[in-house]
Amino acid sequence: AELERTFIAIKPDGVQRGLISEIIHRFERKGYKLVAIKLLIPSKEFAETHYDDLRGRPFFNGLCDFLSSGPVVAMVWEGQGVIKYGRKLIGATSPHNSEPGTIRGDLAISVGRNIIHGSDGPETAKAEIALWFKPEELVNYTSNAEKWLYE
Ligand code: DAT
Ligand code: MG
Repeated sequence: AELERTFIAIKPDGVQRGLISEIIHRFERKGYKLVAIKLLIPSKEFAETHYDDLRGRPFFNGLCDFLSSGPVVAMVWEGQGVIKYGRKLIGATSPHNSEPGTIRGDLAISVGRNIIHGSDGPETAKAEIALWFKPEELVNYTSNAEKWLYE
């Protein structure tokens, strides 16, 4: 199986609403492999670094206040096509546009409380994994399911 990895975070609203297991379930049952997970409250400065490309947007400050307002579940998921398909599981940025069946479509209403983050491409995935995790926090192991998931 390919070693493609993406960074996924359950934001403070998802944690507070009790959606941790619901969200993990959707990635797990698809067949993706969890390679890192931790619960933390990011600082405002850390949130600003994470969302650096959105600096200057009118919602930037509120977004960073929000991300640092409570516990976040930070994860790395691995699997063939996980970056792009992970975004598909998550759904459109605004839950008003997210299709039913997606995480945001099924579980969220407003764009500023859209419960989950996912890397939007290979470069951001790499950068975000490096920002949130130390190399030794990424666990290398063989999933027993791999031989049934991949030809
Ligand atoms: P995504 O999280 O789908 O990658 P993004 O990277 O464009 O979306 O924006 C990051 C987050 O910022 C997004 O999840 C919610 C917030 N956001 C984006 N656009 C917004 C807007 N117009 N008003 C308020 N919050 C917004
Ligand atoms: Mg984004």
